[in-house]
Amino acid sequence: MSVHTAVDLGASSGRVMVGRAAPGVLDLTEVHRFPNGPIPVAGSWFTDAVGLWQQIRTGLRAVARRAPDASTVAVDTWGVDYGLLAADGTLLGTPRHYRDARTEGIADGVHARTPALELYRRNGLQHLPFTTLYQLIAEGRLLDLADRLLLLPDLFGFWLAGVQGAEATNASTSGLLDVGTGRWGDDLVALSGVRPGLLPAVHDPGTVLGGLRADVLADSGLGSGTRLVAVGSHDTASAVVAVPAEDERFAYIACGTWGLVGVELEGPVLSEDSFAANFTNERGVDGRIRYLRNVMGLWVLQQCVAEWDADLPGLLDAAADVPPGGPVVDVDDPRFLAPGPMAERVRTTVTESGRRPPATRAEVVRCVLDSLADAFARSVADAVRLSGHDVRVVHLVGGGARNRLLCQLTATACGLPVVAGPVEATALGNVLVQARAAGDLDGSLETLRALVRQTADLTTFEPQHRPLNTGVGVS
Ligand code: LFR
Repeated sequence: MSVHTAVDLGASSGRVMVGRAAPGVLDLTEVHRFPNGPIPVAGSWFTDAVGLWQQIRTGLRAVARRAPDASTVAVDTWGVDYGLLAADGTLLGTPRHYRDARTEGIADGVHARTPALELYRRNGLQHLPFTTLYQLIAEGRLLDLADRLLLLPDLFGFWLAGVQGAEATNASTSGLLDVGTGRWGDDLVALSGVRPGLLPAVHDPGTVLGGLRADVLADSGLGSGTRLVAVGSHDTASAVVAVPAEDERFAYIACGTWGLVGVELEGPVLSEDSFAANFTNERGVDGRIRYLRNVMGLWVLQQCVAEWDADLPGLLDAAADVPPGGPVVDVDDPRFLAPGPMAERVRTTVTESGRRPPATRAEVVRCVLDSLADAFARSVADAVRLSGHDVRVVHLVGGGARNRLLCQLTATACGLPVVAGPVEATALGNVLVQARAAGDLDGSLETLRALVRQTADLTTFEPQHRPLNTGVGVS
């Protein structure tokens, strides 16, 4: 059985994992973990791509020590962000982080030329101010120097294997992909102002991209037969692959720094109501549509914990003792997007709503979690209403699955059972698609999901009674 290396770069941490998958077997071992996050430089926010590359190198050496014959490698990262390359392949500048303020107001200018609903019908995306399309318009002079744009997983893929391409699930977060064809939309590319030749050809997950560069092999110690494979290189696409669903009647919450809430569909929903509710149609593995909304996720809580330099488990225990029925905020308020003093922003938002602001840290945490659970429940209800896709259970995967209080509050707010786990859904989805490409597994996503269900550690949270004056609930 082959050994697969998943390089999974998340918003707050990156990891290199080795895994194996075959009928009846699915295992995953972390060999290297490192912190990640937007880095402030003179008032702007950047991603340290070279620093991440250094961590990937360290991770690959650790893989080679355990499993020198590792047969395939694949990378997934968050969406939308990119690097620009010169004709000789040199990275031009440090990639900007999507939380940077440079995209403020850009979308309004674009929508004055192409109405937002028209754009929605072309690229299927919810409005997020930082979609690649808007970032490119904000990019300025560097674009004139660039010969190639690579989204982040494709950039690391280029550094690993020397091949340039655009993996489809992640390209679908750019706003430049035609929602109907899953390939670059000429009109969308023109709207972004970039030359068509800047973008490499799109390929689908499962494509074997080629062997690793000689310098990477020499540095890591990996065997010369190691191949780079395209998986759902958008982290959320890989996470959705590993949802341990029994049948298609499920909603998912991929809960990490973001909470990506939705259902899986065979085709996009491009109605005016869907547009108004800000639902996106991102591409999934095997051409599925990830019909979802971005909810702010654990970001607000992570920022509070970092600011307090506090211990999360202790805070969660204290938050569980705060009585229900406290204030909730709209976690999707744009004021929570940028890094900064989050607890203060939460208090101010509650005060503006006319309620008593949370006084203690435990109350702030409870307010954030109650607010998240309500936002999750609203999005599940909207996804069902707008797509007509029936849902019996909510699968909460990713780091948020460790947060029992959040899982319980979400089950109660949704009025549906929440199955929590696996925590490492993204890396598992990455490994599963590699294993399928390597021929160790075959079958549909349903077969891959059955394997996750068989092997993962899952906890079910049933809805509990809640006071009538709080939250929304899905009936
Ligand atoms: C989650 C995620 C979301 C995307 C956001 C920004 O990690 O990839 O799906 O909207 O990050 O790229």
